[in-house]
Amino acid sequence: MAAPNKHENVECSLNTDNGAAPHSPIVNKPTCIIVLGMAGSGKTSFVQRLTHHLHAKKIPPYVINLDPAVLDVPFPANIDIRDTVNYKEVMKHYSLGPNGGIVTSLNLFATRFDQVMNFIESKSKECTYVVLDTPGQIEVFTWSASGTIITEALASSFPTVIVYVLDTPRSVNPVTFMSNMLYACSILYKTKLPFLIVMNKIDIISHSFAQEWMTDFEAFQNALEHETSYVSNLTRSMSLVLDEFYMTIKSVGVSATTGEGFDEFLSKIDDATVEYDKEYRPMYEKLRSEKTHKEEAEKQKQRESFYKDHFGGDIPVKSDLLESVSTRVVLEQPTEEGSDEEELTQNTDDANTLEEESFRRYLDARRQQQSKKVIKKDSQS
Ligand SMILES: Nc1nc2c(ncn2[C@@H]2O[C@H](COP(=O)(O)OP(=O)(O)O)[C@@H](O)[C@H]2O)c(=O)[nH]1
Ligand SMILES: [Mg+2]
Repeated sequence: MAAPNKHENVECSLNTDNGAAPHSPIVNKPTCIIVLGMAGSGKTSFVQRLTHHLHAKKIPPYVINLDPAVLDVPFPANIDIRDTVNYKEVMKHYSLGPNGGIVTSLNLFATRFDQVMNFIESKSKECTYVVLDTPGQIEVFTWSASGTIITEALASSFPTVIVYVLDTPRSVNPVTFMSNMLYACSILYKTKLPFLIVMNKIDIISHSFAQEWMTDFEAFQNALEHETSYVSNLTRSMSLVLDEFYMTIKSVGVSATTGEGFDEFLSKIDDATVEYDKEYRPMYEKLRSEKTHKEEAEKQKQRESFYKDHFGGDIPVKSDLLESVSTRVVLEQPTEEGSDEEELTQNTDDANTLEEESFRRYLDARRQQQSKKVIKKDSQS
């Protein structure tokens, strides 16, 4: 059942006189923070804590919940997907299982994302951060058309940062850690956006081991010593590949439960915003223009093949058309020198004659029809 519309229109104002974190350097553009991570890594708890933290700093964020299946949203969401799509109804209507229901709900929501963009745009001057919580299962967002549509829509208009939440206590095993990192790496290369790894739940275990593994190749290899499975061999080879990824990636340890690490998180988000403006925006704009060109070329190709199939020739280009028009004009010009007036009178006369002829033909046809009707009536009576 869709939740009541209780979260909408949460006041969103920016007060700069409170020693708050520095505003993102792109004037009048909020930074969009897309929160991704494995199910149970603590995305929703993280968004809840971040919202709380930002409210305390008097920089309330604009918060969007994109998880249609969540029972309770524990933060004040300005936009809640559950107000737009009823996940249970979608499951029933399309005879889907829970995962299909979530994917379809997100797809339906993505078709209205232009409205969400308008809402964000309208809050641009007041809000510094837009935070988006995503569905529990990461693949619903990262490997679906709707996830791509939403990410690209945001990234094409606002500085956008991907925040990957890592369940630190569950990553103490080097093989699990590696799988998580491979997933993070695939998202980074897919989205091509500034990326921040948030090592969550540091109230349970410190994230120092993970940061050491990311910076010290030997330390990670040593941790793998105890693993003898085939997967550990694969992990050993993969860690060489991930070395480059680790060099560029930023990470921060936080606890959504205690609030530890959130100031550092915000300062890294501001760095990522600058990074977006310097590196990613030009790249995104280039990619977008390339995409438009490609689509245009594809359309032209389709037009040409349609023309060939139906008319057996190439589409006349503008210059051809001009040529044919000018040829006609030349042919219609009087061979002998004559005034424009004469030409006009001649043309008008021709038109009148044609009109008379056509009217006469019409009258004949009508007469014939009438006489046929009369004959028919006579024969019936
Ligand atoms: N100890 C601890 N538990 C956390 C933390 N963050 C989340 N959790 C717990 O992890 C579980 C999953 O969290 P949730 O936010 O629902 O994860 P999501 O599926 O990624 O949205 C919940 O039981 C949370 O209470 C944290 O920082 N510390
Ligand atoms: Mg969640």
